[in-house]
Order: sequence, then structure tokens, then C-alpha cells
Amino acid sequence: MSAQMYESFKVNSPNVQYTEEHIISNYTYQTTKIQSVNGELIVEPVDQKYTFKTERKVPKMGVMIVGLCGNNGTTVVGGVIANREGLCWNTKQGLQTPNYFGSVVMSSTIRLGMDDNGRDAYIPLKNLIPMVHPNDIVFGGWDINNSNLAEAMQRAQVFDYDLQVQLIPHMKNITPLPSIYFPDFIAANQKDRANNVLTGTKKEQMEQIRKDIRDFKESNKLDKVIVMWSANTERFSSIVPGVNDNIENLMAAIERSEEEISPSTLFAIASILENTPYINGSPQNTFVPGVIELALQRNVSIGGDDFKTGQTKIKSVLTDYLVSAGIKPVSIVSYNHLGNNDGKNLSAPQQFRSKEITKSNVVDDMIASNNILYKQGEHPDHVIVIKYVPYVGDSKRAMDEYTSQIFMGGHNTIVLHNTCEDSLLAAPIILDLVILAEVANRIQMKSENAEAFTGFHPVLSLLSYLLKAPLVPEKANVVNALFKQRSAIENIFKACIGINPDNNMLLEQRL
Ligand code: NAI
Ligand code: DG6
Repeated sequence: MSAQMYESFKVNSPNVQYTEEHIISNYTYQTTKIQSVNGELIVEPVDQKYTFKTERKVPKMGVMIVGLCGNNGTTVVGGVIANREGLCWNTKQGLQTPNYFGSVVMSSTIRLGMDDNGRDAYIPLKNLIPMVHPNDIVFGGWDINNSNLAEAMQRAQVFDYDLQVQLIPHMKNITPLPSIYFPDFIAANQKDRANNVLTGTKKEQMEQIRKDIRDFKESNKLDKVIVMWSANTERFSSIVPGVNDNIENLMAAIERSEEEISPSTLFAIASILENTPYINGSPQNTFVPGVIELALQRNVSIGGDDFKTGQTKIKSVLTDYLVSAGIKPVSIVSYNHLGNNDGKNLSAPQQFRSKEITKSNVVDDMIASNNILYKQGEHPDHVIVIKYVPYVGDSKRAMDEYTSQIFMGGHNTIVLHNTCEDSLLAAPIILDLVILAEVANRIQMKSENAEAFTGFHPVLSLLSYLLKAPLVPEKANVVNALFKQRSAIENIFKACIGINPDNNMLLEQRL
């Protein structure tokens, strides 16, 4: 056997200390500095000493979902209940047990090294450092539709019938809080759903959301809350000088109930003001400059944009493979059709445009990395099509064609057809986002010359693996390539316990 699974481990190193409250690790971060001196490239290996300090106590965490009664909201809550309660259900293939497949935290493993027998030793990613277990998360949230979660879960038509029946008693008493609804931001075809909405000025509505967060935290005796937007895709907001271009203007614009302030922007501001991390699972530009400034000023984590589930995830693997293999993708064409409410909302041009934007930028870093294949500014043709086909419901179809130039003017065309319940892909990603955002808030670091420990930058780029258009700190590079994104998570967590990144050199077995 070439691999062995382990559940737990103890780090034996003079550089790592487990105290009652923290894991403290002294770590050497190895990078390479590049400088151009008189036209010559000087490459210098650099060792930088860091101390990582990770709080060991896992908090009692609540997650408030905006769009709780949607397909994603009901699937994530129902999925967690099924896991927590151990609900098993009959399908035509037999009895199905609940699981967390599709969650990188819960269902993926990482290689620690090689054991005495020359086998690769793997442990679950979730056991690397202390993390919240999804079964322990308390869920709540808002929806513009007043269905209770049992009705909403049945309407979504995602779970098998037998599981739906078992979930009803657990979900029927969960109801959404009234939400902010400005019809101009989502498709007109959503109007019939809006029967659970707040009224009043924009400021009053935002203050109500702040109160909801405080009440939820208090009534459930929670240590931490995270707010997650999984509501309909909004149109992009225009960035208007004097309205949303900085904090002062944005706050003043809310007081005036300025048109261009979207519901999602109000949710983000309310969360930040309540010291509550906010994650945007949809494509729209919730994080207008004033919101980002506010997050920086208050040091509250924000993450976005748009869950990366199926087609885009494959794109960020396949393009990376092609370009790093010296093959030149010249045309990427991606079709989707789906029949759920998300598809209905996206059938409106402005909402489709938001999704088109986040789906389009996902290959840029890979293309820019290879100037043997691509001249400066050259880019493959990249087309995104989404159509609403009610009959297929949540079972999204994604068809992709990649045409590449290969050796000596040849062409290679790869065609993919992917059929999958969209919400069963998204729900575990929602869990990963909140679990990773929470743990990131318990990690602090300090370089050897720094006076004090600091946490991650409030723009939490560590979440990039799960998002189509990763929001990164100003001046930071956007990374879209999936395995680079995953390595960042794995290696930062390894640094927290003082172990080296997996370099795949395998010298032990090559000499
Ligand atoms: P859905 O349409 O089933 O659910 C959205 C829910 O949000 C609805 O219940 C609606 O009533 C509610 N809503 C709309 N505006 C609201 C507001 N202002 N406040 C509170 N609730 C509001 O959509 P689904 O499938 O759950 O997707 C949710 C979002 O996630 C969409 O924006 C979608 O584009 C995005 N997404 C979904 C992915 C997937 O694989 N399912 C992947 C990537 C992104
Ligand atoms: C149609 O594209 C519906 C969308 O909400 C997508 O399902 C969602 O954005 C997931 O996209 P992808 O590219 O990650 O599969």
C-alpha cells in the first residue's frame, strides 16, 4: 500500500509549543527575491522568520445566510441537520447515509510526509488545526420570501423525497427574518417572491440588520457569527463619486437613502459594524470602495466573490494544466442551462452580466504566466452563455469546449458535459467558506522584526479556492489556479503547526 490514513498526530519540534490556549510555531518562510539590476535578473533565496500563534479554543459559531430560503440556503441547513441527526434515506440505489462530500475541509486529506514503512501519511485536512465542525453551527438568516425552511426545501427539489420527509419536522419551525428588497437590483421576475420585506429608510433597514445579528448572537449564546450572502445575484452597482467611493460618502449616502446602495452593500456594512465577517457568495460588486475601506478601518474580515462550484472549478484546473504543459488554449466556450430560481433570476440581462463578469476572469493569471504561448495582452476567446430551462430544475448542465494550439500548428479540442445538482455543489462550499473564515480569524503572525502579532488582512484572500472572482488586498495578485489556491490553505495551516510544505521532491525514493 502506498498511502496510509491517520486521524491525529503530535508535532515533535523545538519550534512548536502547544500551550493551554495557543499553538505557537516558529517558522522559516522561504521565498525567492527577484531584482533586475542593470538589465540582469538577480535571484536571491530568502529565509524569513515568522511566529504563528493559533487560538486552540473552537468557538460556538452561528452563520446567518442572506437568502436562507433559497436552494443553497435550504440545502446547506438540511444537509447539516441530516448529518447531525444521522438521517438515512432510501433511494432507488438503496439506503443513503449523510456525508460532507464536496467540502475540502471535511472530506479532503493532506499529506504530512512519509512514514517508517515508506508510505505517504495522510490526515484529514480538518484535523490539521482546530476547526469548527459543521454539525455544531447554528443557522439563521433572512429571506425576502416568508416560507418556512421545510416548505422552501421542498420547493427547491434538491433532496431525495425520503430525505425531504425526514427533514420536514426539523425545518418547519425555522423561518427567515424579513430582508431588504430593492426591486431594481434583482430580476423583475423575482417580484412574486418578495412577501417578507423590511420597510423604512436605507439607514433604518441597515440598523434592523445590525439588530438581527446582535439578537441572533445573544439568543443562541454564540461566540462568533458570520454573515453569508447566498441570495439572488444583484446587478452591479455603479461606482459613483460622492456616493460609494469612500466610507464617509457611503455612510452619508445611506442616510440619504441613495438609489445606488444595494441590499448586499447594506448587509456588508451592517455586518462589519457588528464586527462580524461577511462573505459574498454571488457575483455582484457588494464590496464597493467604501465597504472595503470600512472593513480595513474596523479590521473585520470580508471575502468574495461568487461561489466556485463546477464549471469554473474545472476551468481553473484545466487551463492551468494546459498552459503549464506548454499547450495554448485559444478558445474557451462555456454553456450552462439550469431551471432553478437562480437560473430564472440570471435570465435577466443585468443579473446575467454580473455572472458573466465573475465567470470570465478566471483564467487571466494562468495566461499571463506564459509569454512563450501568449504575447503581451493576448488572450483566448472566452465566451459564457447561461440559459434558463425550467424543466431541468436544480440539475445544471454545463458544456465546455476548449480548443488549443499544439505542436506544429495542430489543434486539440476538449469537450466536457457536466450534469449536477447545483446546490449540492454549493452547500459544502458554503460550509468551507465559513469554517475557513472562522479559523483564519484565530491565526495571528509576527515576523521576527515586528513588535506585535497581526491577523490576516481583512480582505481574506485565503478563501480564493472557493470563489470565482477572488477579492484580494489592494496590490496583491489574484490567484485563480485551483491547486495554488489549495496549497495556500494547506501550507499556511502547516506553518501554524511548524511543519514544512509538501515540496513533492521525494528524494528519499529517487536516490
Ligand atoms: P435561489 O434563487 O434559490 O435563492 C436565493 C434566495 O434569496 C431566494 O430564496 C430569494 O427569495 C432570496 N433573496 C433574494 N433577494 C434577497 C434579499 N435582498 N435578501 C434576502 N433574501 C433574498 O438561488 P440559489 O441557487 O440558492 O443561489 C444563491 C446565490 O448563489 C445566487 O446568487 C447564485 O448565483 C449564487 N451561486 C450559486 C451557485 C450554485 O452552485 N448553486 C454557485 C455560485 C453562485
Ligand atoms: C448558472 O451559471 C448558474 C450559476 O449560479 C452557476 O451555477 C454558479 O455560478 C456556478 O458556476 P460554476 O462556474 O462555478 O459552475
